[in-house]
Amino acid sequence: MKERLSRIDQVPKDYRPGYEPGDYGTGIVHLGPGSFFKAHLAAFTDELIEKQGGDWRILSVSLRSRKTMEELVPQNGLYTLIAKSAEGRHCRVIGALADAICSADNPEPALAAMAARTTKIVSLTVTEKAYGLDRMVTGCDPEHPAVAADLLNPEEPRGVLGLITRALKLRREAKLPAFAVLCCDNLPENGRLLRGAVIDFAQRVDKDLARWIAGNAAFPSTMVDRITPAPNEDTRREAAEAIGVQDSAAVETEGFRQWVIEDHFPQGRPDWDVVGAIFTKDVSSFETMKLRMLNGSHSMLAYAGFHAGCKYVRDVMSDAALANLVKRHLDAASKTLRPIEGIDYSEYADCLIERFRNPAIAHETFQIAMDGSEKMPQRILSAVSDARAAGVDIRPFAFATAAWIRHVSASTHDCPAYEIRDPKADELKKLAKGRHSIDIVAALRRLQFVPGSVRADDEFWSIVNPLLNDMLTKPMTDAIARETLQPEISL
Ligand code: CS2
Repeated sequence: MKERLSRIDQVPKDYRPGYEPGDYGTGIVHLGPGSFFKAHLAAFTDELIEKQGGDWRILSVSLRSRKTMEELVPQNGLYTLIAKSAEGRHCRVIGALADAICSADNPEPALAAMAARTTKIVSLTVTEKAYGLDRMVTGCDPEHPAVAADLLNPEEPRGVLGLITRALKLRREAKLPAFAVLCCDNLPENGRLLRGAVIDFAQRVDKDLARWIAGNAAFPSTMVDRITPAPNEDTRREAAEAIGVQDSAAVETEGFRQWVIEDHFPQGRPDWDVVGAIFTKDVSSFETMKLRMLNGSHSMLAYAGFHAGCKYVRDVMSDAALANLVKRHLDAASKTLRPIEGIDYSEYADCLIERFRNPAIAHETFQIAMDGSEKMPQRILSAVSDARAAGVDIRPFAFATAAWIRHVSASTHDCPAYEIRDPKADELKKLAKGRHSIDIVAALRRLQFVPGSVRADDEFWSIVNPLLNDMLTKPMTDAIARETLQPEISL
């Protein structure tokens, strides 16, 4: 099969979007068009346009790599989304992308699009590490490489904060209203964090602009959820078999999806609620639930599972001992949360277990293990003080922390050499490699990203230490087996 996807009339009727993509204009510029964006924001928007039209198609902007642009442009932005659940497989070609560009070599086209009158929303899925946030002060980190470069040269920005600030400046000069900035990364109160970082960045380059942004731009927070493994050759083959033409940009995902959005869009917004999103005043409880339950147990199972030889999350779930640790973690995490009206945390936990078990989803533990220094605070460490306040056992969080440190130690005592993918990989490796657990723990708890209350919690680290010692000297499977003998685990 040689022909490549580029027009919807090539696609069998069942898999086509029910609208003519060219009939609708662009209202959203999206930074960071990875697989998650293609399976989530773009999919919601596609279904919404099918239901009620609207000039809400999306221009995608890659910040670093040209790959996504090179895959999408020859296909006129079209790609296949394959959703796999217990009920079977559902394929659909998504028509919501109007175009794809890359701003790495030249930010002008991206800035022009962000500054266009028609752009109402700039959305982002760039991963936690790309922002350059200083979470302690809700500002920007001037030492983050992209932030540092953009502060030196704010007219030719390359990073997220630089691009948003510059585009808002252009809008202000053109007397256009500010766009809403919609952060869709797994960060707690992601809108508030990003707002603080953008305003701090702007203050360093133009104080008046910073004031204008503070008074005019909206930064709604969101909770986003859809498990989306990295696509591979099988994904592309499956897509081609379904639609009958080649598709280099196909992605696969699970059936489940959730999106809770703070309803603050002064320039208007798509009615994403028509296709299942929830608009609300306060997203933070949903965010904490998802970060601590889904993402927290994901991180724990990724570190423990990867070192126990489980390539995929589904393999972790078919190991009785590990599956029990996942259940223990979900239970402990749920008890650190404030109640949310209409949500039953034990039902949510059951649903997560089903999703993790999904045999059709090949989600690599190694993929989730990436960037732990950016993920551990909101997923695991922030739960510790709430667990204490609620009288909940802190051991599950200590176990997850030990497993993470074991991972960043790069120790090969029970596995072949592997890469540590983390913006702080060098610092963490230096701190953890070849040292005794007690020294590692002493150094690690002082790191800036560890919340103050956890740093000071001697008992917490006294649980981490022997667990880590075991994990660094014996096979991970032994540590897991011993952990399941803990009294609160019923096998
Ligand atoms: C995962 C998330 O890679 C990871 O760290 O925990 O990407 C997770 O799959 C999504 O947040 C699910 O919505």
